[in-house]
Amino acid sequence: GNRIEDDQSLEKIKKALIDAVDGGGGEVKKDILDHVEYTVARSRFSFDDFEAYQALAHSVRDRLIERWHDTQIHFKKKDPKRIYFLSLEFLMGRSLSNSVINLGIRDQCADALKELGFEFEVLAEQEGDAALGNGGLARLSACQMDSLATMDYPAWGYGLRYQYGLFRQVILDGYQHEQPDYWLNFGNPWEIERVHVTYPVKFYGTVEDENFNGGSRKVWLPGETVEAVAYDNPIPGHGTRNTITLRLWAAKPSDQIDMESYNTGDYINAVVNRQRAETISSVLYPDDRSYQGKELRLKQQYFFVSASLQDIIRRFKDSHSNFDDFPEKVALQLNDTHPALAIAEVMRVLVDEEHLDWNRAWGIVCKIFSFTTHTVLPEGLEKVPVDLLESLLPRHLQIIYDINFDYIEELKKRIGLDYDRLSRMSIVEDGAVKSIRMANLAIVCSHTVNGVSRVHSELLKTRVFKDFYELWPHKFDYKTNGVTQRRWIVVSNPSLSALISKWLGTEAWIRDVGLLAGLQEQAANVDLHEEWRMVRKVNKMRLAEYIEAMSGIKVSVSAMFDVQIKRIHEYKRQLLNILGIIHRYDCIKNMERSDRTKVVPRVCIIGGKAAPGYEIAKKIIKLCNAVAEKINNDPDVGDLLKLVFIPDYNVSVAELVIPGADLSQHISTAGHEASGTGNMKFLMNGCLLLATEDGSTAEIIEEIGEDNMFLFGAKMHEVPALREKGPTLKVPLQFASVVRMVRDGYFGFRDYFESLCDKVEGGNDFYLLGYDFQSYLEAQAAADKAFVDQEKWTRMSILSTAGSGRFSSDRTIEEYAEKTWGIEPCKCPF
Ligand code: B1H
Repeated sequence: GNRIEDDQSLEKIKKALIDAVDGGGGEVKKDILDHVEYTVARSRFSFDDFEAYQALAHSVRDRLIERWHDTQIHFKKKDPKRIYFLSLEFLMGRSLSNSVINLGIRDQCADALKELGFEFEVLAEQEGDAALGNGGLARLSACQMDSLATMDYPAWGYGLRYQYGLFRQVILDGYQHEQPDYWLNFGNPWEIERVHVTYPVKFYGTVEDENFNGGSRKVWLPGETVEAVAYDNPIPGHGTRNTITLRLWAAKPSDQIDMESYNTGDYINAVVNRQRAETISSVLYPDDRSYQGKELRLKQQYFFVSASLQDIIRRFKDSHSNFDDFPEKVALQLNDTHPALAIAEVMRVLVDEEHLDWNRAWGIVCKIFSFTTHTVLPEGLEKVPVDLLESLLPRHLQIIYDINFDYIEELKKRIGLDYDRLSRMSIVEDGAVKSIRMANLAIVCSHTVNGVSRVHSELLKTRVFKDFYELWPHKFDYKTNGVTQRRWIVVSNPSLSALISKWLGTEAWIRDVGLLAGLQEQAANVDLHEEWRMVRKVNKMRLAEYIEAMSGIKVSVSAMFDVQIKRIHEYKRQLLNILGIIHRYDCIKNMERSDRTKVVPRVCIIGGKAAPGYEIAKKIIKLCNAVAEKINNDPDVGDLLKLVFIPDYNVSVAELVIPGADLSQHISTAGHEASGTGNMKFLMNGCLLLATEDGSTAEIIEEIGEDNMFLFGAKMHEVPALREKGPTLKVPLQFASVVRMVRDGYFGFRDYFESLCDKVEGGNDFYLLGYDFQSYLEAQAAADKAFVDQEKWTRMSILSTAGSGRFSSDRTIEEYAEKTWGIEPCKCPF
């Protein structure tokens, strides 16, 4: 008689149980102490901050695991169409604060810790960053995972578990040095090792013909096997029980014992060779936006693609027997071309292993892949040398050739025998080094090609992929990037977060960021202004303390904090920023004493890593430090101008710096930044933008209006003609004179900086620093002027936050879900 019949009452009971467990700091406190004793193995009467962090992390992890299990069971039961997000990079940063906030147990944890004599914020600082990615592309993946979880989509992220994340940047004498980031040193409570979820991944070998049903077919006889082991990272949604999986693969030696090498008696070498398998997932390539035809990189790509697809296909086969249903259950998202081998791999599995005929397999492939490109320049596109592919993955090369053959035949029917165009559009590039164009492969085989902002998409259609756009206009679309307000406001700027909730009278904006627009009507409210300025000041003080602790430089919080943080690249023009600072310094030096009172004090903050092999980028870092040395030690200038280079810029540094910035710079040469996402993070935090009309900035302008930011520089359509002019292009005198100061050794290191100066003078100024210098200085002057009028500045700041709603990754993900992936939410009951 007492059996519970319907799901609903079962769920109610479960919810009551969960509430009983989750409710009250007492339970958390007990869990922390238990973990101190049994997990960390310290006495519950004596443990330090790091041990307390570990114990807290494990207590949170337990709660994550419960939700994660329930979510996975729910997905399995409902069997919805799933989205698999394939990316070689995820820049997750820290997990503790984000997890407790998304789980809704932040206060409970803080209370429990207080009773134990610890402070939550201090413990949160103990955690190192998970930096399994380079820059914007990788952080975008992380933001999108947060949105996928929060919006209850049945999603999986797949990637590589690098043992060494992005290198740590150490500045010695102003020069960048790279140090390995062995981030797993102290264990990682945020992952779950799945020793039983493993797949063999094969490499090398030969392809043979085999008799089959009277005909013949290809069989790949691989030469090497490596084992992929799954590590699951639970990703909790906010305000939902849904907790999805980021599954990262680690390489381990295979257990398929190679009798041959053991029998030769060389036992030691056989074991050492086995161990070499692990190098596949050992290190992240640190080059943002450049590719090299390296074997290890190709191995990484295939390793993660093969393991992920075995996993995905196994999950499909658990409840389906007919591959024609595959496209109704599976969407595969390619994050740039890095996972594009997945296309050939799906063909190989369907044809060689599942024995579907080629056309049936091809029909399936054409329905499941979507591709997002983050590239602006044709030179930025990934190419794999055919020789390399042939030795590492001989069967995949054949498959790619076969896909290309059919496609080119089809193309000839469509466009005729235009050989120039045919060879441009071919997947195979003939030339000195014959190679596979991964982007062409991805475009041919995907149903949708997405750009990451509207202007980026225009560039794709008119330049980078023009031929393809003309052939398949329906394939091309864009989803403007977004960032998650959970991390970029709620986690990183708690005081602003509380202020927003107070003034909107609700916390609903945390899941529905469009509600931020409600701040617009209060933009002139004096009470809001006062509170807004208070919050901003507190954040600036926090940043000032960090700057002093890290560099010894004391900065005044009444100065304007002017920030540029991002990877160092010529096109992002950190050099323009530095030359502008030199100009400002020079102006102050040459000013009458009496005029100095009119100068708006500035703290210029620059941070970012240069790819280890990128010489010019490294020189830019050195120049920044040399200029800082000069300015900061000039008593004559004092608080009017400071320049700080923040070393080892990463996600957690960004979380500290962004809330404390008054002004931020996004100053790429127009037409070079596919989207940019830093601008969105600053915008949400009420920081004003000084920017060129590039990438996503064009769309920010539409939301907040050009009067609400400081725009400058050549427009995208003007850039090609300006470059044509080369040495005859007029550059302002001030530009020549600041470059001269660097050349003349005013900041030391004359010889070292010579090539840097050459890059922007005498017709070599590809990124148009000289041309844009005048309007850059004008935009800076406009920012100074606005800053003096604190009322105006505060209004602009409020309107920036209020207008940031469109730039949430929730919006981006919803667009992908509806328009590209065809998936629906699948909410796990509480
Ligand atoms: C972006 C990359 C990238 N574009 C290759 N391309 C890489 C390319 O390791 N690799 O081989 C790594 C990264 N990253 C960035 O993507 C764009 O420059 C930004 O404009 C954009 O906002 C971001 C996210 O779409």
